[in-house]
Amino acid sequence: MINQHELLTTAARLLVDVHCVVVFTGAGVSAESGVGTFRDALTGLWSRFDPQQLASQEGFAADPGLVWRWYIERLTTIENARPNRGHEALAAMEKIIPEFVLVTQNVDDLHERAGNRHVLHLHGHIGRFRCNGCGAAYSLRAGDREALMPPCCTICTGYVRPAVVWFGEMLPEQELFEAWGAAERCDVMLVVGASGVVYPAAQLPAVAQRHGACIIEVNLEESALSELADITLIGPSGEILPRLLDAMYACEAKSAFR
Ligand code: BJW
Ligand code: ZN
Repeated sequence: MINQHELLTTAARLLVDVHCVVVFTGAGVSAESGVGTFRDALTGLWSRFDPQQLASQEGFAADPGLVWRWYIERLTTIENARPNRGHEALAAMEKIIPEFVLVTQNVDDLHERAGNRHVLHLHGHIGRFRCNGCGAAYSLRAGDREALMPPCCTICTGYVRPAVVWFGEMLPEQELFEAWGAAERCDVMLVVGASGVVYPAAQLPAVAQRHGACIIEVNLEESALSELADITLIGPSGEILPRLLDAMYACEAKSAFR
């Protein structure tokens, strides 16, 4: 039986030997920054609610105030959060891998704040807003955060909502196109903290594999994607990714002396 240390070294060797790496992240990568994941039971005030219901047009139509307050509270948590060691390790990897694309399902900006440059957000941005009716872009104004209801659009009177992708909505075309292209040409896909149950994003590892990429997974536990992964590293990404980065530096140092 191969132990975790050997798996980590094999994964690091793969990552330094190839040209193009796509990192695909989910909520788990931000968990150690204090940002709750989607499928963990919601805590506190929100424990009674189903995120699948809140993150939908139906949920918003049924109770726009509830959905607004849920997003404002999550936005505040994210604004006060800091990138963790997992985010930092991914930013360092971007500097040493020739072609590096980070595709995230996360609506937070912790990858950018950690220093990653080439980031594609498949499910939008929690810090941006638009009208649910006509799509006009909005910024938060004084009082919007404390309001019990979302603001109304000055053009069409529709409700303003976060610029995220809800269930049943299309993913942003350009990001999806670029992410698919990157998955098709990458040599390795590193999947971090993603449950792999939300589509079409969850198809990306299979797309990469079909085009010949190796799949390395980092997760607290086995996920829906573990079966197709070539290597699964079990543990918190805030610990595993820095160790993977150190192992990559060690591989590079060895190659330099060859
Ligand atoms: C750690 C860790 C640590 C914890 N270290 N790891 C094909 C088949 C079946 C259904 C569909 C299908 N195609 C489309 C659908 C429908 C639907 C869908 O996928 N449903 C499934 C749930 C069944 N998809 C859609 O509706 C998508 N749109 C679409 O397909 O449009 C086309 C269309 C339109 C109209 C009609 C028909 C077709 C849109 C999906 C949008 C998803 N949006 C959300 C909300 C975003 C806004 C917000 O944040 O509020 O995106 S849902 C939510 O799930 C969020 C996440 O990005 C997404 C994925 O979750 P993620 O990131 O994987 O998080 P978790 O919580 O699930 O998992 C965390 C993982 O981390 C776990 O594995 C932990 O173990 C791990 N972990 N701590 C490492 N420290
Ligand atoms: Zn409008």
